[in-house]
Amino acid sequence: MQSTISSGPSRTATPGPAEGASLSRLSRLGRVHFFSAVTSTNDVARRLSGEREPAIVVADVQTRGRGRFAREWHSAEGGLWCSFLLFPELPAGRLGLLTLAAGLAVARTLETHAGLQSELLWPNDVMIGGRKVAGILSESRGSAKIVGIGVNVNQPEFPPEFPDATSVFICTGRRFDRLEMLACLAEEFVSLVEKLKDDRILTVISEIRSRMPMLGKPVVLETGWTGLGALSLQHVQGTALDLAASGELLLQMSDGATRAFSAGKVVKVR
Ligand code: BT5
Repeated sequence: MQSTISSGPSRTATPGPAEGASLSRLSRLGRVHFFSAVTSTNDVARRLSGEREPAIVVADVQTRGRGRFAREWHSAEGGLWCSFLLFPELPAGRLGLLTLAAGLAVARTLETHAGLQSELLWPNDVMIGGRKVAGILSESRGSAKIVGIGVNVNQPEFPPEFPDATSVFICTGRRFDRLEMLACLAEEFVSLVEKLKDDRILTVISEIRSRMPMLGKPVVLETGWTGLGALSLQHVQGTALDLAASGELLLQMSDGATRAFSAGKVVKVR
């Protein structure tokens, strides 16, 4: 599907000193594309993938921000909406960890920047006090990996359709500089992805595990697939045993068997 960029790059003015510092931190990591509004930063990153260069796409607003299975991602002004275009050369068995590494990068950023403790709800949600502060949408195009990260930063409220959403502002009462937050998030994420390539992966997995309080608890997992144009959902109950080194969630089922899930969503932790 062709995406349209509804307006051009948003950063044309000369940056001030603080903005300049964040921009220079970011530009070390790849080409950075800023927009005031796009359909979805993942769409733009996908279109850039042919250039075969790492890039970061950021927008103030997304007019068709999306989650998994084409669900709507509410992307009003005030949030941090960005996509990382990467060519990570990871073994296939480690690609599933990109989403979790992105979640960990968000969690670390929220901690250092805003003093907030967050939890990872496997595989792609970052939660504070049971509410969703960030979500991740990872997609592939050949060897290009597109990791879209949405963080609710300065929004004071959400429409009633999103009762479980929260923002950094709602949690702290303070507004944050999104560009500075992006620079921190990007550095964390890129450094975690580097670690996925070698033995340091073990430290990354163990930090992800430590931020998954669901481990050891009974959970309900929603698994879904699209077929014949419709989304079918199934709910599976089990005890969340562990996170495998591939990023899969290991569930112990009621018959005692262990099953590994690579996709789905934990919808309930008891
Ligand atoms: C996600 O999907 O959580 C992935 C979100 C990824 C967003 C980023 S923003 C940059 C990049 N460009 C994009 O177009 N997307 C990525 P999923 O697990 O399917 O969750 C979607 C559900 O989260 C929706 O059905 C809503 O219930 C809820 N939701 C929507 N917008 C939200 C928001 N701003 N904050 C919290 N929850 C939200």
